[in-house]
Amino acid sequence: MKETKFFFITNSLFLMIFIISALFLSLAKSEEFIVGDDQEWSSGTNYQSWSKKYNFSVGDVLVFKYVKGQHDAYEVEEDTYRSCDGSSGVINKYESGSDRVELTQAKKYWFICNVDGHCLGGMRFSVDVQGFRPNSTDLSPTQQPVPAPPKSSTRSLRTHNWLMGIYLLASGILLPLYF
Ligand SMILES: [Cu+2]
Repeated sequence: MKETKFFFITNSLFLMIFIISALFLSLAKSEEFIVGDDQEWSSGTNYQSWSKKYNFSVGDVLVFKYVKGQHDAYEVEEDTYRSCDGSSGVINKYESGSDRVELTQAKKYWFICNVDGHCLGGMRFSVDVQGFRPNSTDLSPTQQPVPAPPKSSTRSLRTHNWLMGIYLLASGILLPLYF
């Protein structure tokens, strides 16, 4: 009898640890976006409408895929994005053909292809990166418009720390019970 109870308790504990871990991982997980989806990074795609299809959050990654030498991906300032003149206002240059750009800050990013004529031809877009991944309830019409919180990246960090705290606390309480 005592043994059965012991196994019941340990199984329950492992289930709880598993659920809490899964919850934590799903909330903290970042997403990877292939720029242009199936079209990848190429001429003839409207990237501004591509970027409007998604919500981007801090920690997400943009992947620029193209044949090296035929295109490039420059992270630029807004003026450069508008003028398509990559001779100034360039923040980062990516030219490998498979460029991973992590969106580390809650801000607006601008990207262009700096090969002659490509930016003016549509190879440019902006993304508005949010400090936290909005869940479905955040999208309800009653909460529109949502002003961008100025310290949203800090808030996101705090949310993750808070979840990590629960996770560690739960593990700390549960593990000694098992051993
Ligand atoms: Cu190009």
